[in-house]
Amino acid sequence: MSTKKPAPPPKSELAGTDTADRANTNAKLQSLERFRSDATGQALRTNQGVKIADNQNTLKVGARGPSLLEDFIMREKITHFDHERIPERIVHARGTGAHGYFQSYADHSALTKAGFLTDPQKKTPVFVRFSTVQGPRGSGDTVRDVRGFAVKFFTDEGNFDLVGNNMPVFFIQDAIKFPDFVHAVKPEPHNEIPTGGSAHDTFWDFVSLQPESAHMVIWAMSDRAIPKSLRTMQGFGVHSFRLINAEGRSSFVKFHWRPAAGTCSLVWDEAQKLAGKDTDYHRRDLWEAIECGDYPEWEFGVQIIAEEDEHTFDFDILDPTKLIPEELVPITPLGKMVLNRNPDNFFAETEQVAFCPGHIVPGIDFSNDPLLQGRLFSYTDTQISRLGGPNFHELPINRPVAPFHNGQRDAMHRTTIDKGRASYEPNSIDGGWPKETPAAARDGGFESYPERIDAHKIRQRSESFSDHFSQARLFFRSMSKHEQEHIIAAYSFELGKVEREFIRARQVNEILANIDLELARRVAHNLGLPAPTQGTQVERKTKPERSPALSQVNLLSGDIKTRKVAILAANGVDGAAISALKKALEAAGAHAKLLGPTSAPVTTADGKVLAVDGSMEGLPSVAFDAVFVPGGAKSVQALSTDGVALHYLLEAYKHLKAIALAGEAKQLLQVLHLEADAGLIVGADAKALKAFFAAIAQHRVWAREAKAKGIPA
Ligand code: HDD
Repeated sequence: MSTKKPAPPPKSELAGTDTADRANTNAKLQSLERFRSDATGQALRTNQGVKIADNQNTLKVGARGPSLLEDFIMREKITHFDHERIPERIVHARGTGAHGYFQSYADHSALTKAGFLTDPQKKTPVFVRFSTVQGPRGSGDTVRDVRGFAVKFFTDEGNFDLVGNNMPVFFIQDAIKFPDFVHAVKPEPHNEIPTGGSAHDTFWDFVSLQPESAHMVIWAMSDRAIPKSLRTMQGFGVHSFRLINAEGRSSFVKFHWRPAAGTCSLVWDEAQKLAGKDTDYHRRDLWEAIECGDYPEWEFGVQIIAEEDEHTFDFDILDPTKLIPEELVPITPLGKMVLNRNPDNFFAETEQVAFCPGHIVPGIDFSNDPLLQGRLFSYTDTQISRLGGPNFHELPINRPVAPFHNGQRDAMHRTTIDKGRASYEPNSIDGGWPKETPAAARDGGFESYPERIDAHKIRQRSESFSDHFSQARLFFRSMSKHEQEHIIAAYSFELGKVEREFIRARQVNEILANIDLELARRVAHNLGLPAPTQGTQVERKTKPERSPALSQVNLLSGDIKTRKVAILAANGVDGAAISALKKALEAAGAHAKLLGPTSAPVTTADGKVLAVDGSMEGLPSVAFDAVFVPGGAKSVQALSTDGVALHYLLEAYKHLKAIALAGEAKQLLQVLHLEADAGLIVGADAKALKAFFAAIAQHRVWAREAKAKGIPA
């Protein structure tokens, strides 16, 4: 029996053993690896601190013998591994996070006493988690779904969590319906299909029976449900909240996040393809933007409704299926949020972060919105099973920067070693500490707004919550022509996947016909159903009839900052055209990637060797905002007989992206049977580049889509 240990694995170039080697290794790694391990230069040890000599072989009886239970090193490692997953979130399981800061523009103390909104010098750290709702942790980023937009403000007065979405309303009015809604939208229980989407019977069964969902469902069928990136989404607190100033005056507010990069979306075919070609599309984009210094930014603002104006609207401001049109109450900007640091560890930060709408600070208070009231219970409760006990506030990502002292002790996962004997209040053993802080004091304790309520204890929905269609109609009628077409197509696509015809018909006749008859007729036509001739309810007249602030056409940034352009090249390419484009893009804050037929370098017409960023197959057009083809007779000749390159351009064209064909690349028009348009530009002179950049800033060439479908733009 041989006791000889097999040869150790080859040492990597960087692995060192003696101290000098280690220092050298550290220096090399530091320069190479930003996300390097804290263990760099350290010995491999067990969790009990014992150095490990062999991490390759279980302790066995002989080289071929059975393994020994005695092997505490193997058992510790496998036991830990066996428990490495925690339950994923019931909803919003797939998410991605980033660190940053919030800074107030001014002292807003007339509105609120919350410190982070009254000191413009103060940078309050934040952690943001964006998410989809329906799919599991490993599902695609670009599915049609609502996006979560949850922000944890680590203020000096405690944590404030604003747990919102990228849509300003919600599917239901009362929290008691949330489990029903979630059961309906989740993959169906018998076969766990579909992953990540709502195009299935149980979802449409529920929403067609629950008219209060009509408004949110039309948002979910709009382009808002397929955002281009997390950086181009608006965020909304959804509910009405209260802000309270030092005098105790309360104002109702709706919270808003407006992205500096503008608000825009993918097109549906692109979203579907991306879900396969790059499941991580949104998280990768956010990650890369932060890594390269394109820090995403949002303006934080509020719509303010004075206490006495609570009842002046033709809807109830406590009803979470209603938004307040910006034309009625404009947004007052309060400050900005910048995301400038990626997490070090996905699990420890993004997965373990625990949000709760009940985490508020003095100066902010809840409204009586019955959906919000239920949420105040649900989030802490869910963390207790997801994070395994009541001490999740001690996890580093959840810990407030403000100190916390109270009599709460013990329980699972307690990491604080509490000292002292008095864990109750009042006490006289420890001088009475920790003590209450009167609300009236400077930096006073939290006090709820003393709202007067005089009513019966009942289970009842307020009559003021009963109009389910006016705002869905307002949304549809505020859309541009192409946005309306996308909504019609989305309803048709989703309902087309519903197997039961009576569910399709119910959605068309009892929901869509009450929103907009033309919408209902178009969808009915696409489903082969009889067109409804009237709704089941009388249309209410509400103001305004249109809200331009809801259309993404009006929400673009107007520039091309951070946009990504693919440059297609083969051997013989015009190198000067590439340099000129890159320079111009850089000046405009945009980026380019050079793509070749393979990942091998290409040689320019004047003999220079250019490294490429990837192959056209590896970085498909769906991952870019625009495509540029430089001249160079040989390069263009090669591309015009390369199926991948031709498909690249046709796909970008189909997805309505800006394309520029410079020099000899003009010939590709004939090869592809395309005509130049406002976004398909021929030439590379200053005028052509200007037109190309202008088309990128417009985000998509909508006229092209209208032309293809024969509809007026
Ligand atoms: Fe919720 C997670 C947003 C209604 C119960 N919700 C969750 C997250 C977001 C929202 C962004 C993910 C947070 C994160 O990134 O960890 N939820 C909303 C919005 C709602 C809403 C904007 C309506 C306006 N939610 C809502 C209701 C209930 C819940 C009515 C229950 C009564 N939500 C939960 C939850 C989750 C959650 C089950 C799952 C994981 C978690 O909380 O931490 O408790």
